[in-house]
Amino acid sequence: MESNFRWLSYAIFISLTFSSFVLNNGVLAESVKPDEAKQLRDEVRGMFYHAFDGYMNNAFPLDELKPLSCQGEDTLGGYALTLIDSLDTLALLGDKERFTSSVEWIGKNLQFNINKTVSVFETTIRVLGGLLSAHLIASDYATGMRIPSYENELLVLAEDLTRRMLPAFDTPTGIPFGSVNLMYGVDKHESKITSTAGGGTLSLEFGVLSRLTNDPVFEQVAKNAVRGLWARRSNLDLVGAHINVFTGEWTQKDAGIGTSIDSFYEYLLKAYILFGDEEYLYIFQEAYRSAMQYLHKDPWYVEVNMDSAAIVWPVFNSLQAFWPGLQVLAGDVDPAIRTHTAFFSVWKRYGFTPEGFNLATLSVQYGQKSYPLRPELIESTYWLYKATRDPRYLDAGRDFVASLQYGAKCPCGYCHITDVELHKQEDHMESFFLAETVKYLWLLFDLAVDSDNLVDNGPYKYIFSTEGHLLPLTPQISLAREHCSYFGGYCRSNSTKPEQEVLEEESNNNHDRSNIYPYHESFPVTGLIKGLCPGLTHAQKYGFFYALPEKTEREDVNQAKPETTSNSIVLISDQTVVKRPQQVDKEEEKGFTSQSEPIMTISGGSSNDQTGQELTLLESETDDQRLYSS
Ligand code: DMJ
Repeated sequence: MESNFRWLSYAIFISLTFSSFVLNNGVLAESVKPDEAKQLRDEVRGMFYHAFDGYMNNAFPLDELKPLSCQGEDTLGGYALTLIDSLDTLALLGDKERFTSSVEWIGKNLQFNINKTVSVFETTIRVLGGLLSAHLIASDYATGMRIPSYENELLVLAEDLTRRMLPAFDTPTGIPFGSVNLMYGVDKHESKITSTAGGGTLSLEFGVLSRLTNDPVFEQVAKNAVRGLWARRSNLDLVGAHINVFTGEWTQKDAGIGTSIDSFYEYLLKAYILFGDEEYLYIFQEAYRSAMQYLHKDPWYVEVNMDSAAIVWPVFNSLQAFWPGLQVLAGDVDPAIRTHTAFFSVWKRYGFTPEGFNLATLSVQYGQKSYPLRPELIESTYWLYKATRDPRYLDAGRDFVASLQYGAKCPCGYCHITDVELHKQEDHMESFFLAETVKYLWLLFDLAVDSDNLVDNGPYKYIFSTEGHLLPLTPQISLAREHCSYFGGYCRSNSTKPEQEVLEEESNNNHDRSNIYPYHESFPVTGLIKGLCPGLTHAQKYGFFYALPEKTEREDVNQAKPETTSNSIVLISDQTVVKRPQQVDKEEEKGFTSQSEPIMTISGGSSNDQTGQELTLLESETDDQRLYSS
């Protein structure tokens, strides 16, 4: 019976996936309309409760749910991780009752004086972030979710937890150890190697805690960690993936925007926006410019050696998919749109994004077949819809829902997919499914319905932490009120002109759209631009705007290749690809062949990387990409 149901579900899923290709092709079905958006929003709400109730009934107070067998497991510190990670989603959905009872339970029962060794990064983004965002909601009338009996219990817990992590920062570089024991500090056998994301993704949570407790130590150690990483950047302004926190030597020199590095970039920009600390902005500007120069192979991103910029890893990894969302926040919407289209084409091919998709073979990367319910592509979809209101992003949202409902839904929650080609389910549900994946999906459809939620129509502007937690720009936390503070829109490059001049130009019907996106212009202004952004799509808003420093000659040479409008530029793995030993075996084992042959045409493009090696660029379109974009 159960297996019949599974087969039926699978058949429906396949047919849905197929029909959604057609949907997006505009042949048979229509784009998502307001009524359907409302239905989808409600369906996503149902998804949240299927998983949340499944967790509460079967796993709580253990950390995470095993949704196939309907059991629980401790995966981080053994402190009701999924409940903490879900708190602000409950608030966002307006569920005062469950939000209140959950906050009260945590306030009464949680403690961190436990003999557990935990990841500094995961504990910060999931637990500390969850506690802080819930505290800021529960303690504030303006959110509409204030809990009358609440007496800062979560803030007290957050401070206690973070003090227990401070010993990890006692290193010569300021970059923290990857793990710390909450009772005894850092074990003498603890590994000295940590990831860039691990050391560089603490500034939001630690900074908020400092501003709420008036103790600067948290903000300082997190900033020192970022400085410690950035001081060791290469001459190309790239950072590697892993570093020794004692010697400061990079032990893994692959630079990229995905695995092991991703949220380092994210927190540079977001820390600036939330705290108004311009040091973060300057670092972000340099880091971003370099990423776009060396890692961006429009519309994809690759991993390169941080010193030479030689390509080492021509793979789309699913963690990269947050990048278009970050670009929206930075005001660089045009490349974000192209990259999202490319990444989404991978989702459409498999119904999920695999952890790795090889851009040379156009097939799932060996050993990286799973989809562990990650949010990144959905997060970027939300940001792009917010910025552009293009209905194609709602259509993408409908596809995400269909995939999750027919491929990942299991008896007590949502299951990881172990193999995106076979759609095999695994008995695990990461807490970020409720903190992020469902949250961004719900927000996407709510934007299309009435935007009447805390984030889009609340008392403050909010920054999302990398775990999707809501951090408000309140006066206590943020100095950014002095700046433009619109997130999710973009200014025209002429917004630097005096307002009067802009208005005059507009009244002369000068609506040249080539000026909207700043990145591709040679733009002579560095740093933050204060003032009005008259070109904003969404009226009455003031805009945060990010502009790059003037291009250097070196950049001009490298960027001289013609603007591409193709769906994908794929780097073919020839002599320029330096493979890791295990990768060589595995890829040769696979014959380096594509399972679904792409249609390829040689565009004749070639460009030089920093080592002077020739990179062969082939313009290609997979069938799916053509279906999606035509
Ligand atoms: C989450 O914990 C966070 O989004 C983190 O930045 C990356 N990994 C997961 C989601 O994929």
